[in-house]
Amino acid sequence: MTTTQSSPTARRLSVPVAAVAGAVSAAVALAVGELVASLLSSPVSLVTAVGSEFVDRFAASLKDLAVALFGTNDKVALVVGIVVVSLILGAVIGVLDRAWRLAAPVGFGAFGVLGAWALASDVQGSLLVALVSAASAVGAGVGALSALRRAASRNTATAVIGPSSTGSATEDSRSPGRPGAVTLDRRSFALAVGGLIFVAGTGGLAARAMRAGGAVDASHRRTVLPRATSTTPVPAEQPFAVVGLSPYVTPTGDFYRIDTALSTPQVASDGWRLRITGMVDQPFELGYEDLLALDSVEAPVTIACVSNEVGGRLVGNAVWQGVPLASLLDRAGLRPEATQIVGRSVDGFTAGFPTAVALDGRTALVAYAMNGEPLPADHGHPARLIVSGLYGYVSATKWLEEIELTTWESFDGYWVPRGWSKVGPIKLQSRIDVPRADASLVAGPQPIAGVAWAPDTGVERVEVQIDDGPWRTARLGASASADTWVQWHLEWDADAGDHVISVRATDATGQTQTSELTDPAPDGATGWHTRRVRVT
Ligand SMILES: Nc1nc2c(c(=O)[nH]1)N[C@H]1C(S)=C(S)[C@@H](COP(=O)(O)O)O[C@H]1N2
Ligand SMILES: [Mo]
Repeated sequence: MTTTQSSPTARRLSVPVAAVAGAVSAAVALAVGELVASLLSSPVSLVTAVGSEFVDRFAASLKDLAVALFGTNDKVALVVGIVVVSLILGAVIGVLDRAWRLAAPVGFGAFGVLGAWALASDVQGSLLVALVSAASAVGAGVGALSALRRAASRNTATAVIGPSSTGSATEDSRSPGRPGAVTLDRRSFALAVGGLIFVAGTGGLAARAMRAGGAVDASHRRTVLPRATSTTPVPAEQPFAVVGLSPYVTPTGDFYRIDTALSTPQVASDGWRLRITGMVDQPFELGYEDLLALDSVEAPVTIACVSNEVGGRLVGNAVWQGVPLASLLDRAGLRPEATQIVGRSVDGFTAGFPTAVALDGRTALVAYAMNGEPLPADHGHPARLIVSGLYGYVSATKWLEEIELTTWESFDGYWVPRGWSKVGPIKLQSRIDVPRADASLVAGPQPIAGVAWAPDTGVERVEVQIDDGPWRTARLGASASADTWVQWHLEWDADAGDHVISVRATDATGQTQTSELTDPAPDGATGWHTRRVRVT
């Protein structure tokens, strides 16, 4: 190594310049990796495969942060984090490259091996995509770094003449021509950096555009939803119109979204198959058209996330259309020893619940439509499970590709080994929507309103307490069935001062919500939602 250092052609870049060159090269490598994965129509790339591996490995230790991590924004944060760490490591490679000419191949190579391993072992990845995209990314990274190195020092010979003659300021123009000195051709380096950042940026954006939506949009355009065989109608009207109160049916665009998928699986309905397997007499498969041709149910069902905090927004009520799970199990010839139903997603996610739940008469569907439209990609297109009364993490498998019948003991769904309860009935809850958290109100009549839910059981009563006053019964809105939440409303004659509003619900079995505040982990939060308001 010492020989190359003292060689007159191997003038060293300064540390900051080398770091910039390394980081830009890493960006080029990432973009090329993304682009190649997209060109190969792979649903996962080096970056998202590493991210998914991270999620799968650390989801357990981060379980209290599960909402934060698996909400949409924090997935973006994870991907941004991976990119930033890659750029920093790229900068380190760039600096090491000053002294050690193998730094680029070894450094970028190590990156490539990590990414390729993650991609090859991803359920949606393949060895071929892993090898081709990692090799292209490594090649692009090494190539970009050597191009930048050359661009930075290309004009060394002329730079010794001085900055004024070329218009390009040199880094150590105070000592031009000193033997072995670092001479930076700023102009050509800046041009190369700019060009490569442009290439990486457009490459990355093109890769994203290619991966987004197209297949699902095309599926949606082709789909004509059948008329449901049986419909539970949504009440035509609700008795109170309070600004800020959650609508009875949550618009699809406002519906919460929770999953472990770093990039939404884009599953075209063409070619998609749903398999019913395991402990059944006649395992069978269905295509999308086959599924839509079966007798279907359309009904509003409220689903909630186990990670929902008291007062949280990870709950929603949508009209789902789909085929009753019971009829599919019947057709498959369910065996009596099959005590668990496991939903498996194209992305490897799994959720399991007792078979009895699908047969006890509650709404339990292989759903393909939400609020009158084919499922959006984010909510599980082409099909997902919807089971009234169970939290999503044990039941509502999106991008469903297999329903496996097994025993309760022989399999645990995705979140169970990660510390969440194996059984996940949705807990009775109520939420104050109005007044808002930071509201300052004027004395006089003020609406207090919100929603309460106990899917599959039904809400019987909602009561509101102001400060230490008596519990007052709120009026309830209209609900389609016990599967859905219900709006509630109380007119309050507010007097000036600081007040605490509390709400509690009672379900159709007569159980009232416990006041004991618990965390979401391991089986759902409990406690009364309260709100502090100032009245003037
Ligand atoms: N494939 C897949 N399906 C999944 C999940 C997931 O991570 N992957 N998360 C589940 C969880 S925890 C919830 S709360 C619901 C949320 O459904 P939504 O995003 O349509 O609201 O989806 C469930 N289905
Ligand atoms: Mo969830």
